[in-house]
Amino acid sequence: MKTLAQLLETCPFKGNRTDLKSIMEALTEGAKRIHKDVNRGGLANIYGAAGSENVQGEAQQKLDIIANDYLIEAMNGTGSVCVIASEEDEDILLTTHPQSPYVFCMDPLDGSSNIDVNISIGTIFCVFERLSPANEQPQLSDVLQKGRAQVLAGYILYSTATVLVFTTGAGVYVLGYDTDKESFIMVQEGVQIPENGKIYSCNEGNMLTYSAQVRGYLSLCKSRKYSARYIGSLVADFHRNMLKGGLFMYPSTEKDKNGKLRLLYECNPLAWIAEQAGGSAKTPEMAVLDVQPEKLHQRIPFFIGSKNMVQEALSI
Ligand code: P6P
Repeated sequence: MKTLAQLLETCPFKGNRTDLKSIMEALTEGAKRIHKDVNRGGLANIYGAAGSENVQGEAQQKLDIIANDYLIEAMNGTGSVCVIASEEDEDILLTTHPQSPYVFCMDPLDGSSNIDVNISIGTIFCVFERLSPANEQPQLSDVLQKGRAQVLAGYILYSTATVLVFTTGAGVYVLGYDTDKESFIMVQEGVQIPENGKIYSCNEGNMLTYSAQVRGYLSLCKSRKYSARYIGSLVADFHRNMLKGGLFMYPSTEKDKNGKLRLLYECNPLAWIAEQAGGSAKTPEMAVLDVQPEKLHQRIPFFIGSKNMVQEALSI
């Protein structure tokens, strides 16, 4: 079976292959460090809150900050990335190579509230070509690009196994992490999300604040005896629905009119994976990948998964 290195030699890529390889090599080296800490858990003294808040006002967990540091260090080392946008940092971060051609966006550790209770968590990432001239300082506009412009996107899921899922625009690859060989090995390519599914994922604790349409769709799911599956870790919920068919939604709520999930480094990467796998990802207004980002940490109402389920949920 192909290793990641072999896959990166041959997979189609809209850009410079040397840069793609250096970014993916750096990303997976960072992911291996996160994997080690996640698997050591309390033994590595990484449980608990860090005593600080991120720009969203959410309590940062120790591993949030550790993972963020690992991946920033990794991207600095590539010489291919000029600027980084992270959920954990209020503003964009210039790398040590500001002339480089690519932009890296990430949620370094999504689902961090699950860290201490041993539930799956994930890293979500995407890459754009910079828009500003190489001899100028990277700008916020280099980062605020529509999801359609992504050249590389995916996630790492730290779970019963650690898996890397990514696309470069020619289908979705799934690679398992071989802990003995310390390398990622391709286990699936050309993943297809079933067009229909019988799983719905949302935080029903918010139900009374959902719109009538969303509540109507949830009643439809229950009348059809669909299964409710929601573990509060976006990457894990999405991965299961991608493989088995299903719908994940985080609609607008009373507390969060635009929902909770961030467009740039949570919704866009997964939306591209979903579309590449024959599924879809939408807001009530449009395809996620067509939303023009206005702010770095912008949130959007998010519906993603099996094409027909997304369509039905938004047509009610
Ligand atoms: P709630 C984790 O904090 C996260 O960003 C996603 O991983 C997850 O899908 C969502 O928030 C859970 O949010 O409001 O249901 O706890």
